Amino acid sequence: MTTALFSETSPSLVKKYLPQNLFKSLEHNTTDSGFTLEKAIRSGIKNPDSSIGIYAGDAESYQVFSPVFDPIISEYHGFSKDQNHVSDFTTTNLPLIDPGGNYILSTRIRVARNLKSFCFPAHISLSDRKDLEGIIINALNSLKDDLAGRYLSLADIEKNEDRPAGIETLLFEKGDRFQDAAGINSDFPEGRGVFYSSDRQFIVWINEEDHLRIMSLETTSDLSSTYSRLCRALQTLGERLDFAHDKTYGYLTSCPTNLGTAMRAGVHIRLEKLDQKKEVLNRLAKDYHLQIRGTRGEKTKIEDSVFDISNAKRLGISETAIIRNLHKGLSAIIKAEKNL
Ligand code: ADP
Ligand code: CIR
Repeated sequence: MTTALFSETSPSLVKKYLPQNLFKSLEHNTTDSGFTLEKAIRSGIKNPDSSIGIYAGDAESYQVFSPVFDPIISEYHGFSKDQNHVSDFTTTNLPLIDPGGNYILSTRIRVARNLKSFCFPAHISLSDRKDLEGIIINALNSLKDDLAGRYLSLADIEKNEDRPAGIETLLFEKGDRFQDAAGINSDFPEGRGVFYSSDRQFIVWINEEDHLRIMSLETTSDLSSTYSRLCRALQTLGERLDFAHDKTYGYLTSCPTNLGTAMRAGVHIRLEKLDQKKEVLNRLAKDYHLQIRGTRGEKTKIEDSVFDISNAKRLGISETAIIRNLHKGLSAIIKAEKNL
């Protein structure tokens, strides 16, 4: 290559940490499944406005391309390789953050998981994706009681073969242009679908950005019960599925921003006063290590003063510590909103 890899104005971490000479030295390396650096950075090249710009195609990508992944992970998570990432799924008994239900509309906690023995969504073949779908459905069918549920394939829903009332809110759509350039949308919607419990408080997306996105969702501010539902599901699924995991980087995910706990715990919260004082809200978010996203997910806008506020850090912190920190941060934010 003679021209620059990335647009000169790109703010992405991949541009920062992948100079031409490093690209040259890794260009011919491949993982056992044939994933290359060129494929890993396609999203960052095609989308100069990427914040990260790189995706893993399999668990081994994090080793084979470590000279570029390591500094990106270190900067994004504030984590160095000599630290330990230790999981802790101890359930909590925290008081309700918003007992009157005046601010918090819903609480959602999700984790991402991938299976060790399959390529990640950017690099998986159609037939492997379908095999994987079957393996995951089998494991989900072993869930009992309130976690028991049914699976809907996105392909069937698209053909209008099976469309239960209100199902739209549980589904996922084709990935955005960042995921598209990475190859994550290949053959969409084949091999993808949604599992949901009858109370719709436990949901699993299959073959979206990761093999599994496992989530617990309540229209309350009860962080502890939302978390405990997720922990129960993870206990059973972890006994049946062999998740890709690394002792330094925790659970391995397509996007390096999700490594570690792979957990995003957050709320949809209406903050009419703080919406007018964004600098106060941003300060509080920074102090409590929280991230603010738009109402309909990452890279969307705030609608009707409803913010999605969740943990910013996922690696080098335990699952239970994320829940406790979020509880503290949200309590401070609600206090500030009340005082305005
Ligand atoms: P992810 O959380 O999987 O990283 P997104 O930010 O795109 O990705 O969010 C996925 C979906 O979950 C979006 O449709 C978003 O509106 C929804 N969502 C996120 N947080 C909540 C919440 N607290 N309550 C209800 N829905 C939520
Ligand atoms: C970017 O680099 O901006 C996109 N690839 C998104 C990065 C955030 N990660 C994510 O949504 N999983």
